[in-house]
Amino acid sequence: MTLKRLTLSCASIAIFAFSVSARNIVFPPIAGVNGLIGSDTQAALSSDNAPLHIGLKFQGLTTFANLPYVFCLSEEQNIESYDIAFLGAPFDTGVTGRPGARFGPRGIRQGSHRMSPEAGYNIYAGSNAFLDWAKIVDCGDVPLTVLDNTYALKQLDRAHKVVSGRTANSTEKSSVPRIITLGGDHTTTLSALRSTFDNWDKVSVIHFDSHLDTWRPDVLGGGISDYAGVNHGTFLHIAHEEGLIHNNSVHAGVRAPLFSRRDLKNDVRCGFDIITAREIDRIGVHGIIERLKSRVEGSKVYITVDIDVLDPAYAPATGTAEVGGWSTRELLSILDGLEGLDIIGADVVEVSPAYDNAGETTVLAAAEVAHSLMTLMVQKPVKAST
Ligand SMILES: [Mn+2]
Repeated sequence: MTLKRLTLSCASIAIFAFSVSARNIVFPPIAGVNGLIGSDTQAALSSDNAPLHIGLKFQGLTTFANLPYVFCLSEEQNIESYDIAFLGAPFDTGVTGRPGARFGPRGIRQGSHRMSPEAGYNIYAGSNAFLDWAKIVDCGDVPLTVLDNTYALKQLDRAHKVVSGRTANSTEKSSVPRIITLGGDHTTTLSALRSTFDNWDKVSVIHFDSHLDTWRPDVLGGGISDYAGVNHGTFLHIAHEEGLIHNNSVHAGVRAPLFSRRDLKNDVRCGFDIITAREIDRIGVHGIIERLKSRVEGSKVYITVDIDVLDPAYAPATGTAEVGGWSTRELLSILDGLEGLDIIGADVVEVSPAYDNAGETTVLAAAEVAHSLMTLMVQKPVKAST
């Protein structure tokens, strides 16, 4: 045997010996795991008894915050009851800018995939809103046609009525379920307000948005047709015309350009006050909270969050981005500061995941906004007035 051959065979014996011993590595017992102090937790584990209850954030189908799915749109009356329902509205054919918000509901759910009731303790609220009195579920998305806006909005109107038309789970705290809609373009809020009117009568709207969304249909829609006039920039004008909202509503974070001063006059006529984006530099987060609370005092409140209220640095994935907006932290602090209001419905809209980045900046922000809205609803139970 040559020296070279001898060296090679020695090397292969060494590799063989190493791989055999690698299979036999036994880790020392870990003290304190699942209360098994002092026992051999490693030896007991096999594929027959490997625990399947660990890793709840990555199992099952994607619901908002890994909440249970309930088929709330069922024609059956006897389904599992709930107090707060997440409901997707995949509709984006009422936009004037970039489309794509029909994928918003699944984007927001993806952004929420690390949230779960089991690990839902909120350090700011000092509680776990998932495990409080309210039974919270995800109802999935409403089936909406993508080819006819009028038809789709009628579908969404009906879905809101069905989902909020059931008896709540915790009847000592609530009477009918409250809905948090995951949009969808902003037109979808019109269906939600039609539904809240049935259960809670007129409401005041706190509208987080860079735009007014009270444009007259003949201004934003061009007077072409009634069909064109119902869109994501006119729905608050229509809600006012339909008598769904009080005249003490308010926009927050406004900064987008207008057609003319007449837009502002029409905005006042529709019942809105304006807090611009830059006012936060003058009065701060607490000043914004105080103005919002005093504006809607004494009313039932609907909160709608157009994700474009955030600066595009924090929410690039939206249809009509406007620079100079609030940060995610500022918006979350303002939302959390609204604790105590009678919030009867809410939504996060205009999330258009195709324009998001690899870090999922927008859907993460939208999911946390939805979590804040849910927390506000848990903190203040509201019974329907009818
Ligand atoms: Mn909007």
